Amino acid sequence: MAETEQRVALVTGAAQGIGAAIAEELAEEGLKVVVTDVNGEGAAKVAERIGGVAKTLDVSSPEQVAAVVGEIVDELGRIDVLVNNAALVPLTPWADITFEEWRKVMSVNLDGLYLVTHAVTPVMGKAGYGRIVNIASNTFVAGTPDCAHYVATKGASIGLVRALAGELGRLGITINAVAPGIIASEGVLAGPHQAGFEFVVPMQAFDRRGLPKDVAPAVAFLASEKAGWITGQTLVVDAGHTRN
Ligand code: NAD
Ligand code: 4PL
Repeated sequence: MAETEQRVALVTGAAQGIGAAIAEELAEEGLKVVVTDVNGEGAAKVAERIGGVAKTLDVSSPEQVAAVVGEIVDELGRIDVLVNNAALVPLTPWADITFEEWRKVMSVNLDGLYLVTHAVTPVMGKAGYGRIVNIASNTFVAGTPDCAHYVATKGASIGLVRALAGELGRLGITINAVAPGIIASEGVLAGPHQAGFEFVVPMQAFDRRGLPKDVAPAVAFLASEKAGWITGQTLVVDAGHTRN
């Protein structure tokens, strides 16, 4: 087994947006970053830019998750940090959410959380060390309309953090959530969510659009060795849009 002294981070959905910024931040801090995404080409570009390793990974596929986690262990020998970032970010009024769309959002945003976390925790448990950060959303605080399925999955990601902190703490693993407000990611800028800036920016403490790089440092802190006394928590990173 090839081993590295460098800490290794697995980031999901890291081909663009918040995930790519997190991957870049962790690489700047000296971690070997495994940049994963269902968009393998995009992941490869990010990995090349930051000096990481790219893997194609659809988080909703049990087979792909098992294969990729196995490859990382074989190739790098360790997984110190997991950032559960991959998600679908839809905008659909409740009346128009079909069961098919509901199930699709659940499969990526919720089943994906189960699959990747459940595959990685035995690796971290064996090492007696781990840092897990779930990317939630302040929509769970604000009750943002027209994305009920999405908000439900983000509440679940916070629920998972609270539920697992005790079980994983015994293994030396911390698990926390970062809940961003609206961020000008590629995904948001390409879709109907971009209209939200008009309403949200006036509620923020700072008068500009949030960027992926505004979120990444909070994730890097919770993923750091020094954050070892923090677990089961949610850090809202939204320029003060919501105050909990
Ligand atoms: P984005 O749409 O720009 O990027 C998401 C990435 O996830 C894409 O590269 C996409 O290919 C990938 N992805 C989609 N389905 C996948 C799957 N099944 N398996 C693996 N990868 C998959 O999104 P973003 O705005 O950067 O959001 C990233 C995270 O931040 C998400 O968890 C989102 O819920 C959260 N978030 C975003 C905002 C925002 O306003 N942008 C706010 C709060 C929270
Ligand atoms: C405030 O998580 O937190 C839009 C899109 N607006 O995905 C989000 C706000 C979006 C958000 C989010």
